[in-house]
Amino acid sequence: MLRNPRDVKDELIQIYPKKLRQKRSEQIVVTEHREDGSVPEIKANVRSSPGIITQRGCTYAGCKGVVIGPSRDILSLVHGPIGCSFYAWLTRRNQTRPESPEAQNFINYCLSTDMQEENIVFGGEKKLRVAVREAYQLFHPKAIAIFSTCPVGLIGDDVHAVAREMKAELGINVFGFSCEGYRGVSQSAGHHIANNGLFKHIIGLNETPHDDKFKINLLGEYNIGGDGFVLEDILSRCGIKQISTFSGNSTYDTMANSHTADLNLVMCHRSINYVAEMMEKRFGIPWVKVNFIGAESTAKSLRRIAEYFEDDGLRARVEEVIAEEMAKVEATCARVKARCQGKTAMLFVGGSRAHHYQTLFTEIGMKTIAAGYEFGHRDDYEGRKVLPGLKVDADSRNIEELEVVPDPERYRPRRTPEQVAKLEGMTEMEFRDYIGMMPEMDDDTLVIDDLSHHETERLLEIYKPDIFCAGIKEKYAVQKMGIPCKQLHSYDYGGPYAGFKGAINFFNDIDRMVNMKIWSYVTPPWQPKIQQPAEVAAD
Ligand code: CFM
Repeated sequence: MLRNPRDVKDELIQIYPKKLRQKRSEQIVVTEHREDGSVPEIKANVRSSPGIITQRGCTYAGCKGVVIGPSRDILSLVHGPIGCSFYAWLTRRNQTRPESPEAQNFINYCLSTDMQEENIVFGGEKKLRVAVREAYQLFHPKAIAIFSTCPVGLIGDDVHAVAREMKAELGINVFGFSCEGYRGVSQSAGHHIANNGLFKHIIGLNETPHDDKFKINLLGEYNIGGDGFVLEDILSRCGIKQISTFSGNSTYDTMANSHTADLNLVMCHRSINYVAEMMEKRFGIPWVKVNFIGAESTAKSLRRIAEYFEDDGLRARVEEVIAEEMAKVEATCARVKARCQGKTAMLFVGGSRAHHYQTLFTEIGMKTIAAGYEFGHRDDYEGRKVLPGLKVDADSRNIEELEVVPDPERYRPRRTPEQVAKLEGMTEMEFRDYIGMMPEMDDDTLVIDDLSHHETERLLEIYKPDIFCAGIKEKYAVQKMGIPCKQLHSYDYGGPYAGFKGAINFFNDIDRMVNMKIWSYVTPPWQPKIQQPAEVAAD
């Protein structure tokens, strides 16, 4: 019998000083579905309290590492001390596949201005100019992106002025990001800054036409562990043309050409909803939320695309692909389910996976007993319907909101309001909507925003879940407590986990982890040590 989550919540926070206890009590909620359709309000996207040991990353990580980094032929240049670059160098498993061995691919490089004390005192713009020129001479990229780290904002280097100057001098696209680590409360601010940059400096610059019938962009898919490759394969087998992905396995040209698509699919809402919104306003491309994690969710998302295009041929092809793939998934699912049914999981990841991956656990009969985002906002937890009521605080005001108006020549609503109303009525297709994590969770489950290390340890002691999903920062602390930890950021060394093929991989990996005997040999700190023979002899 699981302990009452309300008592557990009190226990988690009782050690904190009063003010912190109050704050954390608003960031920890127990799920319930109320009669009016609402779920409890959670406090999210607020500053982490000092000393709490957060899982979060910084704004620069969200901009450079998450959103722009996966694009292979935009040359990323980090303006800052070398340490910031070190941690952006291939630490995220975003994969890419150039068209040919000669095609440009800068993913495995790490370029930095390597700021020194002298640059901090006298300014770093000169060094940045030299670095941009040198990078251009070495690689001849189509575009160079400059990322600001904390000291750049503190000393007031104007990366945007340098970018404009270099753009004129070199004749290529050069743009800067004011994504200093401290700009926001987490990497989420960096996503927004990156989205604004994509929109201002790239999207709409390539007019190459395509005569394909079903053209989409996939937003918020970063090809971690090859997820994007699996999805490209499924979509092309269905006959759907993927103009661009933001930004897994993408190129500068495809992103510049993305405004020619007729539908935007939003996979990770947190990191890229801004681009989806802005593209709809400027170009008239509607967006729908999809989820390609889990076989059922993948099938549902594909059917959603087919409905949008209202084409019988496409509907038939989608059904064929689903039938073919589902047969394979079901065999593994049944085998794994028999071994995993009733086991428990906890998921504390980023701003979207803690929701999406619950579907995969459900498919093999496992129960999610606690979940939370590192940096999700209230809409990621409660659904986009809470957006109008959200207050803009000092931290979010830091980030520019672009004024977007319809493009005088290129604005073309892809669907009339009547078509939209018809589509929304016929299927479960909601445009511009995301239901959020909590409405899809069972009642009486713990949802915790920005989980602290202390809370992690207590949760593990109290519930002893069969698996804990998080990242590298938590992994070994969790495993020392005798509980397997699956990294849901990098997938450890595994994956892909998206689509049908990904579901099979995930089921097999989870089966191995939760049923592995080795964990029963670890003595967790809360259990008395078993006396060793030598100690017995010494008595
Ligand atoms: Fe989106 Fe991501 Fe995520 Fe994210 Fe991330 Fe990531 Fe993530 Mo790590 S973009 S919010 S900032 S799905 S890097 S691929 S795994 S925290 S849950």
